[in-house]
Parts: sequence; structure tokens; C-alpha cells
Amino acid sequence: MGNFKNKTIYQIYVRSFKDSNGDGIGDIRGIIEKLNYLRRLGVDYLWLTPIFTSPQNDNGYDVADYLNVDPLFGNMADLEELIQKAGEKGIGIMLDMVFNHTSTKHEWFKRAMAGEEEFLNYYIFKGGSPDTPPTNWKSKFGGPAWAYVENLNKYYLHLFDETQADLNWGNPAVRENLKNVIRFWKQKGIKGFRFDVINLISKPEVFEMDFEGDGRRFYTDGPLVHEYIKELVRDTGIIDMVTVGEMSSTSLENCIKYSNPAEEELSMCFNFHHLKIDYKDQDKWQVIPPDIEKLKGLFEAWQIGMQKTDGWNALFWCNHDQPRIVSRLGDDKAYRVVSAKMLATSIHLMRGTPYIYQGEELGMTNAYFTDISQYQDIESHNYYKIMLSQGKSSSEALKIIGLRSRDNSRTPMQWSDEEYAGFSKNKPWISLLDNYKSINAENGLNDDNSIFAYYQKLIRLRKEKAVISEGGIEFILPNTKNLLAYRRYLGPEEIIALNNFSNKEIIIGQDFKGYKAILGNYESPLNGGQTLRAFEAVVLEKQ
Ligand code: TEU
Ligand code: CA
Repeated sequence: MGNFKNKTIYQIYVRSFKDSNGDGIGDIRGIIEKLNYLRRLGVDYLWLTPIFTSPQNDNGYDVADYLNVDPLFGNMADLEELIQKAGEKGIGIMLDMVFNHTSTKHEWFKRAMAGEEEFLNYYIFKGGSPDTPPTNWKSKFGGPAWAYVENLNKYYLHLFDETQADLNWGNPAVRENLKNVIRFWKQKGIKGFRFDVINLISKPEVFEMDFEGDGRRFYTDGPLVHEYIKELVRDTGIIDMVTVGEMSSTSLENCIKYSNPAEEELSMCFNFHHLKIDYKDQDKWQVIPPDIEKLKGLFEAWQIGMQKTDGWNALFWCNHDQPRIVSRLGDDKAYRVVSAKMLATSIHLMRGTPYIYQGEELGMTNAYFTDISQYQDIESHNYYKIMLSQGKSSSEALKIIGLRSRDNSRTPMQWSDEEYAGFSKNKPWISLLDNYKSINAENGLNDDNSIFAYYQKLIRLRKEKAVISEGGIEFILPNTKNLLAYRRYLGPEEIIALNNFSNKEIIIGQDFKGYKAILGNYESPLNGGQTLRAFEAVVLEKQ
């Protein structure tokens, strides 16, 4: 297994990072322009969201050709230059492999639609009549998971959009083709891979109706998923690279297996349980206040569960599918800077590999769009319609979309206070936030107390202190409400992180004698951490 324990990974949502040619869409040359910024931050890998040829119905998660760069983002030479120049700065490039499904514009799907038997078997086609789909499963983007094709008199499965057809991993030819994709990019100098919804690739033998849910229990962490991953990793020789699987609605038990080095599957897993603490009944579209005590319980269960079994977590709050964390669990008004730093502290010192999503290091906020036309995301539009059809008023629906939309994190990166936030010379593909005049990278770079400077310190600490990258973890003071506290240990070394998730003072009542504060988000920690102010975070080291 590669050494990733003291590394930090930065996620780039390419279309919103930096536009180099003025078409309003971020691109590969834009990333090249910003390599010095990324180096200053101190990150080790850049995970680029899909840059492959795509009709862009789901912003590149609908791939039409895995071996080419979409002209929207540049060309192969640009990507090669990025790999080269990033490499010179000690930064590796990771690509995002969308292997559960292809775009319906992919050659394979087109040939299936033409009725070619060989290619029908690349996807999951089932017989049925126009009004009886094979099962009642739901797409994760709303509506049925099956689309009917009249001339074939068959349905195909799409767990996501209708234009994203699920591949049939049971077909060895599919698996071989996907291995060739990995081999191709590996030989270009790619240093790691993120695998999109990789725990959904193994579908059950028999397709059953789901009378309890949307069908996910039949295909999540499916019957052959571990075998398929092992085979892919072994046959492409990527065991020493950094690999992360995005695991949708997964279980701890499965993530232990996916990430345990002895299993030779992946380096680590993303799971989303900690980001559902403000969902009612696990339903993203039913908003409730975040349950911090539940959050603490989940962190503890996953951290301790992974530690006991030699599994490894990806540590993250934000990505291109999630609202901005400072708007969600912090306070993006009165305590924006302090709460952004606390949220960073709370996960960066845990056992696992931290991920930073572009703009998180600036404390970028949710979009606060006021009109449905400002949203670009397919999921937001689908659910807006679904909510209206369920009888919600448009203002109720907009309020929910405002809190939940994936576009919250997809607004253009705020580089400076120049026009269009220094992101582009022209109007960006999605609305900019008004707050870019004050929240921007230039300000972050010029202020020793900025959120950016704080992330630099966290990244450096992980490299300097083996207790953070390699040490054990134990949760402490679990009964103190709104406090997330843990102790890291390695031989004589010890670190304690105290994080106040509320805007009220917390009295801890323990004096931590013999410890010294080495980092905090307030000027000076009170009483060595006995009292924590609103959203205060303190990191103590044993002397
Ligand atoms: O996301 C998978 C996924 O589970 C999310 O889309 C999730 O269902 C959604 O955000 C819930 O609201 C991955 C990618 O990260 C996402 O951008 C893609 O749209 C999706 O897969 C399909 O490829
Ligand atoms: Ca561009």
C-alpha cells in the first residue's frame, strides 16, 4: 500500500476552479495556473472531478469516452502538462473513475440501442412492457430507476439519471475494458484514483421488488463487489497508488474490508453517514436541525471500528455533492472564520486521510440562490419538480433546495475581488456568490490569521507529527454536549483536540495539566482549554 497517512488531498471541481480561456468554464490550464497556490497550501494530491468526454448532463459523471479529455476542459496535451508540472512540485494527480455507469452517449450504449447482442450485455437490460418495469426501484436523482426502450421492448437500469446507464459488471468484457482505462491513465503518470459509487457495481442475481425502500438494499455493497474490486486492483497493478472509493449508503463492516491493506482493495473509503445528521428518516429532502450528539457517535463508531481492524477512513466535510459545511454546521455570518477553523480541526486530526474541497480553505459559503433558474444541477431541478408535484409551494421547495442543492458547493472559486472573482474574464457558467469581494484567496494568502493559513498549519502538523498520521485514537468527554473531543497517542506522544460545535460557551471542567496548546482558532485558549468559547477549537500537546 502506498504511504498516504500523512498526506492531504485537495478536490478540484474542474468546471468551477479556474477558467483560462474566458468561456466561463473552469479548465485544465486553469489548474496549471494555480499550482503555486496549491503548493503553498501544502496539499499532496489533486483529485480532479471527471474531465472525460461527456454530454455533461451530470457535469461529467456521465462519461461518453473514458480515454479522451472533453474539449470543454482542454486536451490531452494540457492534461499531460498538468501531470508533469504538478509532479515537479511534488503533487500527484488523481482522476475520478465513473465505472458504475456510462453516458447513454457512450459508444457501447449506442451499439446496445442498435440491438447488438454483445453490447446489450454491457448494460442491465430486462424485458418488460411499457407500464410494467422490472422492479419498483427508484433512481437516486428521483423517479424510476428503469427506462423503457420501445424498439427493443426492454428496460435498462439507471441508478442515477436516465442518461447514465448502469454497466453490467457481471460481464467479463466490461471488466476488461474498464481495466484498460486504468492502465491507460496509469501509463500517463496519474498517481491515484477516486472511484465513483464503486460499491454499487455488483447487482443481485435476481431483481426483486423492494417493498421497504428504493431498492438500494439489493445493490449496495452487492454480492460480488469485493471480488470485482480485488480483480480490478490486481490486474491493473494499482495497489501502491492512492485509491479512494466513494461508498454510497455503505456499512462499516464493508468499509473495513474495502480499506484493509490485507484485502488488497482500496486505500480508503468515503462514507456519508456523518453528513445525514440533518436528514429526517435518511431522506435528504426532509430537513431537520443537525444532531451533534449523533454526529459524535458516528465519528466514534467509524474511527474506533476502523482502528480495531486496520481499516482507513477518508476524512471530509465537503465535496461537489454537499452544501458548504460552514453554512451547514458552522455559522457563516457571525462566526464564519472561527467556525470554519473549528470544523477543519475536528476532522484533520483524526485517524484517516483528510480531503479539502476547493474553497473550503477560504470558508466559502452556500450559494443562497433565490430563483430556480439559478440552479444548474440536474438533481436540484428533478427534486424541485417532485416537491411541487407533492404539493409544496415553490417558496417551500426553494427553501429546501437552498439548503440541500449540490450547486451550493459548485459556485466559482473566489480568487480575488476582481470582476467575476478572478475566476474568469467572462460570465461564469453558474452564478457567483456576492461575498467574493471579501471572501477570496487573495485575502486568505495575505492574512496570517486566515482560514487558509489555518489549513496550512493543519496540513503541516500532520506531516510533522506521527501521532497524527500514525497514532491511535480514543474519544474523551463524550457526555459533554456539543463537544467533540479526542485523544491521539503514539508511544509517549499525545495530542488532544477539543471542538465546540455550538455557539455557546462550554465548560469542560478539566484542567489538562501538563499539556500545552499548539493550535487554536481564538487568539489564546482560555485556561488551557477548560472553557471553550463559541465554536472554539483547541489542540493540546502533552509536554
Ligand atoms: O455521487 C453519488 C451519490 O450518491 C450522490 O450523487 C448522492 O446520491 C447525491 O448527491 C445525493 O443527493 C457520485 C458523484 O459524486 C455525483 O456527483 C454523481 O452525480 C453521481 O455519483 C453519479 O455519478
Ligand atoms: Ca474554460
